[in-house]
Amino acid sequence: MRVTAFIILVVLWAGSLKSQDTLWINTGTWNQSADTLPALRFNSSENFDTSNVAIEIPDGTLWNLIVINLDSLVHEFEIQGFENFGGIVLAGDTATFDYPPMNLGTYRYYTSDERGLLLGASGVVKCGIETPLQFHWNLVDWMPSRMDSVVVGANVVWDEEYIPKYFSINSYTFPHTPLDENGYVSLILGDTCSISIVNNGFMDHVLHFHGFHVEIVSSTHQTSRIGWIKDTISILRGEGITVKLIANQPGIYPVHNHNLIAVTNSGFYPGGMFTLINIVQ
Ligand SMILES: [Cu+2]
Repeated sequence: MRVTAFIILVVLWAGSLKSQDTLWINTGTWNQSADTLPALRFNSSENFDTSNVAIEIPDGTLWNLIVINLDSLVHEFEIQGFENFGGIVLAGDTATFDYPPMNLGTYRYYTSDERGLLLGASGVVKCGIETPLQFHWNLVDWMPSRMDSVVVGANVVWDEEYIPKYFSINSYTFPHTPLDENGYVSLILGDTCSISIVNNGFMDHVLHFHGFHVEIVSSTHQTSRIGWIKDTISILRGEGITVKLIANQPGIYPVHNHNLIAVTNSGFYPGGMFTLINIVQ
């Protein structure tokens, strides 16, 4: 009995010191309109999924992460703002990265190599967020011609005009965004939730909430805005933001990118970064 209690205590103590997570870099395809796009994603197993998995870690404690690279090329794993702690993972290899304590908030994780950046291997880190109801939005804009270049090993022409064709939240584009269990905010009247938002694209994004003002709880790039309560928030390239939303009225409300091109799919409106918030009585 005493031995059992001791073992449980040791396990709890060890668990409070470190948490561990494993990410698999998988290859696959992502279908949008008439395009079948090459895709790289961080998933929670060796099975490819079109959405990158979110990493959940405690705040204020050391933690580490295992990355298994099932792609045929080397990748460099990074968390924005903690670039000294990331590093390369060779093709077919496994690497472990040790991270220092991080503050409560939302961060971007990504691959800093061209292939990983353009094919969508990037996601959301949720640090120390304890709201019972949590959602995340990984915002990405996509330019298929650049993706094709990197797949065939050609030079990506970074200084040509950037004209993305798709704009996604967790790899979903409207009208499919309500199918995303991590991104579709569905609540009961009176609930409070957090939404961890990361910009993994190549341009800044601005989101407009209809029906609600959200409170900015954390921001990696615009710390002066923490505490602001707004219906429109900007998420700069590479930024991670946590917002708190209180479901204070029933109904279905849109949330959409304020840039008209970003609410299209292949040029057709409505599409892209457009989702719904559904509050039931
Ligand atoms: Cu609006």
